[in-house]
Amino acid sequence: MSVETMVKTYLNYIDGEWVSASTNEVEPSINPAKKYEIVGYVQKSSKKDLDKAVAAAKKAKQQWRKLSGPARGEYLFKIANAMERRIDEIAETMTREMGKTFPEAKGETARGIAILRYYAGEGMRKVGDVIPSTDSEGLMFTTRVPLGVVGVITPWNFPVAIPIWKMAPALVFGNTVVFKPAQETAVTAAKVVECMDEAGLPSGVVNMVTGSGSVIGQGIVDHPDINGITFTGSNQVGKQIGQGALARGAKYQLEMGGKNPVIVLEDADLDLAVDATISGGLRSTGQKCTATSRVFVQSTVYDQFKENLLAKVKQIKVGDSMDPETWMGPLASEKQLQTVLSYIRKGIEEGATLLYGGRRLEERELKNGFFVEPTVFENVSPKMTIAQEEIFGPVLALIKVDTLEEALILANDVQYGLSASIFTKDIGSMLSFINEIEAGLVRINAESAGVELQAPFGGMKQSSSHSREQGQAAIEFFTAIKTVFVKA
Ligand code: TAP
Repeated sequence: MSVETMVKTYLNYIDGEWVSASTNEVEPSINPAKKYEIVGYVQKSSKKDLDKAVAAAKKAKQQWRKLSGPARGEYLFKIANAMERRIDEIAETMTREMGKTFPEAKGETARGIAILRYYAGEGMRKVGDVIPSTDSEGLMFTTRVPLGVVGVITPWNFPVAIPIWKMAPALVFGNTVVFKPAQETAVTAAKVVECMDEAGLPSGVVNMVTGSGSVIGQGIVDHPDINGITFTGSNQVGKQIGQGALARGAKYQLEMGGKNPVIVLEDADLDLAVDATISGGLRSTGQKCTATSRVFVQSTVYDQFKENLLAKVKQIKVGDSMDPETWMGPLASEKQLQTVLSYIRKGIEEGATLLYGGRRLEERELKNGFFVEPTVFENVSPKMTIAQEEIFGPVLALIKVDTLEEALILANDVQYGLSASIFTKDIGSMLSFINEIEAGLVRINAESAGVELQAPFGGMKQSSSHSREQGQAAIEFFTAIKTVFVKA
């Protein structure tokens, strides 16, 4: 049997059935650590397939919304259990398809399972308030109703956690879903949907259509029967989605990029700050919207911090993500590799000093993958491209500052405002940072990262649109408030 015939083809999931795209076209999903290895073939769907998925979701919404919240939550528990049985398989698929290390992929899958269980419980929480009426014989209250059909458009960097933190609240609050995963990680997405199928989710409640963003993603944005769109990805696509959704009156939620600062003051625990900067900036090969990319260090401790940081960065083991010795895997795609290398070139051209890294790694087996060295710049001035734009790669920019005030002004001088962290022991500095930093996720003496799943996640400025994801905050996007007045 040839290698190619051993590779599985993954289908769309529409109305409870696994079906081929109407185009009869498939695309290979490849391993970014070994570009000759095909992880699976995925459907390259057309607008016709999307229309079928939307029709199925529209049909299913009548019955699904009639189920009680706790009953919908029971399905989420069953999906979580199905995923737990297959956790190693899902994590390995993610590692081979996207390139993050196996422990990270397993951690992300475990997080997806925990999110499902959390939202299963949310199905039992109150959804409204009684409001005193001036009419003493009447009863006035609010309740919440589902939006209807929700379009879920997700990126490749968290191919399990992001789809689940959108789909779990969508489902428990009574919506049905049309899911378009990033084509680059569509095999991992298919495994998650297989678990939904195994859990017995009724037909049409979740539908998955794979294909390009310009056809299927744009089709979701334009479809008159999709009532809400939740998106995570680039700013450029997010803005386009926001405009399209607004034009036809659909509700939308956008989680976009970040250019996240860490501030290290002279009273900081330097070992902690160095470890958190490395982990926050270089884990997942820097492909996280919360990744630390700008490091503001007080001049009195700058040299020491730099020396300690470089000593540890030099020890980072880059390699195949399935190798237990590997700390940092490849970038997720050839496109991503070229983007990151072009940012590194730009940094050098604009006058920053390359302290370490900056090259594609091509020794032996690594030449078959999209590997880049962990990279550290200094003498980065705040208006340089690498200090302003999201690189989405393992690149740190060190910036020397004299005071916290200076650091805050520079840290806020970007279009983004997702996450930010500070290292200091001084309560006054902590409070100034909490009050003045323009970011939705603020961390003190802790690495820049996402938040625990029961807390709201989102940013300010161009990082996010108005609504928050995760925790109880998710109800705001996935439902509409109905105000009721009753008089017998
Ligand atoms: P995007 O191009 O924004 O893709 C995100 C999702 O949107 C994918 O499913 C994509 O589909 C889809 N999409 C693309 N064009 C669309 C359109 N016109 N209408 C509707 N949906 C569309 O991000 P990317 O290519 O994955 O990454 C590019 C950059 O985005 C990265 O370098 C990084 O800076 C940023 N990014 C940010 C995040 C987070 S968490 N904030 C995550 C990933 C990427 P296909 O890709 O399948 O075509």
